[in-house]
Amino acid sequence: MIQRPIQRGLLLVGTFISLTVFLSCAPRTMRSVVDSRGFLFGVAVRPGDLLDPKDSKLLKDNFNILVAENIMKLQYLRPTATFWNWSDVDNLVRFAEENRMKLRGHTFVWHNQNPPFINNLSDKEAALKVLTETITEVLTRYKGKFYEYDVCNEVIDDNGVLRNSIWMRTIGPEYIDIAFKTARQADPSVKLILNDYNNEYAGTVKGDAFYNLVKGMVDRGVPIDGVGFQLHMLAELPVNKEALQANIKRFRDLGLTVSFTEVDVRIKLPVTPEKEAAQQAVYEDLLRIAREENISCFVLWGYTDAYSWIPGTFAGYGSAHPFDQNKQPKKLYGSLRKILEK
Ligand code: 9MR
Repeated sequence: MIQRPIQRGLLLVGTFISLTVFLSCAPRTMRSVVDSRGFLFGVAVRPGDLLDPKDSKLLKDNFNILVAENIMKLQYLRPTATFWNWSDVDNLVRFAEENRMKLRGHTFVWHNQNPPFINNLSDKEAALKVLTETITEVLTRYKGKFYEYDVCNEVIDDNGVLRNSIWMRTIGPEYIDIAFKTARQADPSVKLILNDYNNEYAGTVKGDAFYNLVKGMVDRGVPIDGVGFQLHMLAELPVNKEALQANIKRFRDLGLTVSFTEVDVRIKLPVTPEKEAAQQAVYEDLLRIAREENISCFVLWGYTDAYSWIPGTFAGYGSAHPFDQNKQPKKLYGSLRKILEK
């Protein structure tokens, strides 16, 4: 049957209305919420997360920035002086590009997860060569691909002094400045970050030592763009909001950004509703402060208890992430979403 113009017009209007109703009723993903807020909300991933259809969908539906939990550490990326293990990183970079996600790089200079050829370094010249070569090689290959990079990680120990790492022993304290300068030269577009744990509060031994180190770098003209607070927290310890905000402010005053880079909140087992409520309060305080202070990004160190690093490191602790063992969202997830929707 030939439709008259008026019938065709009505059909078009009808289709338009149904489509609009359908789209407005379709549940918004967390991803669309954070995108619309211009907020970078991310997670640490393993290679398998990108390959498994369910896991990768969960990532795409929730996050707009990713970091490799392990594969960019030198133990994996450069296991020998001559072998580079690029394929997993290439896959991560491709996945992020295909899904319009940003990437954090983690990490070049650390005391942990180094290959034997680095742990066995004893000569300053040789160590300098490995350090500068590694940074240049990686940032040349992935030029323009990373939003931020943890150039150095955990360089201060728990007593607030420079850690006695392989880099410190072979090169001396100037290894930090050298690493940042090398990174800037290799890729001027990536934000260069100094990352650490227990550095989030002003007025603590480690927090103040970290600040003084960074201030010294800024004063010397070292190309550092921001600092990372890892924020591996305990449900039983409420966030000291004043000390966290005072710390963020003093880094801002140096002209730097602040990123929350490895957020998780572990619970002393067994889990009880009270402990979960305390955990939720810690996550909520961190996320509220992150939004209020407009920090650079908020990255979870894992999304599900199924793949968590916590039980293997802290015996008797667990349930640290917003998705449970079956990758189902916990009540905590809903509460984070509410804060992000505001
Ligand atoms: O989550 C990572 C775990 O799988 C590794 O076994 C561990 C080795 O030290 O490193 C974990 O990630 C760490 C991160 O790279 C730096 N900050 C502390 C994280 C938790 O230990």
